[in-house]
Amino acid sequence: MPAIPEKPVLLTGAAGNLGRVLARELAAMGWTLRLTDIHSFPEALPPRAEFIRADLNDGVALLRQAEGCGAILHFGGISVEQPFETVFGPNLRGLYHVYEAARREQARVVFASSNHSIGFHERPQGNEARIDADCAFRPDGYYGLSKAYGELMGRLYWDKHGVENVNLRIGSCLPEPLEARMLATWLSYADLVRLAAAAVMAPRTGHCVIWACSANPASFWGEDHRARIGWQPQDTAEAFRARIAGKLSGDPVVERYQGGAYAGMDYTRAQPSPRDHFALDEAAGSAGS
Ligand code: NAI
Ligand code: 15L
Repeated sequence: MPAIPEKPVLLTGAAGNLGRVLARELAAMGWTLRLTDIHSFPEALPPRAEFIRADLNDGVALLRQAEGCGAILHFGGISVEQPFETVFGPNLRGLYHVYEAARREQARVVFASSNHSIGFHERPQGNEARIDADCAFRPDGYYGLSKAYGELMGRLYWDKHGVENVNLRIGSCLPEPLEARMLATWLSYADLVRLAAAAVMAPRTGHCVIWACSANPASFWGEDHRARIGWQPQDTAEAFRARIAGKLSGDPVVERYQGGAYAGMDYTRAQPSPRDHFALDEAAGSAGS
């Protein structure tokens, strides 16, 4: 029998793709959930769950939703690359509202961050080293930048206010991997649910960052803080290799960077940078720039 949190858990973005999976599966584990989204919940409400329709831009609404909650699973907001002004409200201001609510309740935040916060790291070739979770942020657009901001907000609220937070740097979470890049980035729904549950139930987390992908041998990613929450993925994208290994974009920028198509969007650099441009940046004294 899986453990059940002592207090209700608030889930933002509950009407979204991952929110609906989490709402259904965590409720089935016996959790009491408070669900919220700017859109209506499109399915029958799971047992013990209540749904409140609200905008993340509304800080007072968030304070009310979080009352009495022990954790906030923050999965709401803009989930793909969009113009800065579109991303700003839900992902920057909204994230601040989530953290202020967590601070008042002394609740833990589990934040759906993204690989796009580091998407301009090059993909490792062969036996090249995998990047660890403490690597430099290299966002590949305004969306990825908002996720880097979200992780840093967690750093601030832990250091200054003792608000615990677990930042899930999610790769590609969908029922099945769809293209070659996802041999590295895919996260199964079942691994996501186990990850979210472990992040809420762990006795202590502090501020931590976890590469949220399944047990993919082709993963781009190395060390992280998963031992703190006792999570290990159980699925793997390898099972789909034959179907997707040949599915490449044909765009050298997209294929070179971890963020894939997001790195290639609106890419206006006149000359593609040399393959080792990160090392060159560091040698020039602009570490991580
Ligand atoms: P989604 O777009 O299906 O769900 C996001 C939900 O947030 C939507 O239901 C939307 O209505 C809600 N939302 C948007 N603006 C809002 C606002 N102003 N106020 C309240 N709610 C608002 O996205 P998905 O795929 O479910 O992703 C969930 C989270 O996980 C997102 O934060 C996304 O960035 C993150 N993520 C997802 C990945 C994936 O592969 N699905 C990969 C990496 C990160
Ligand atoms: C994300 O952050 C997006 O939310 C999702 O739609 C996918 O594009 C995913 O990253 C990915 O990188 O595959």
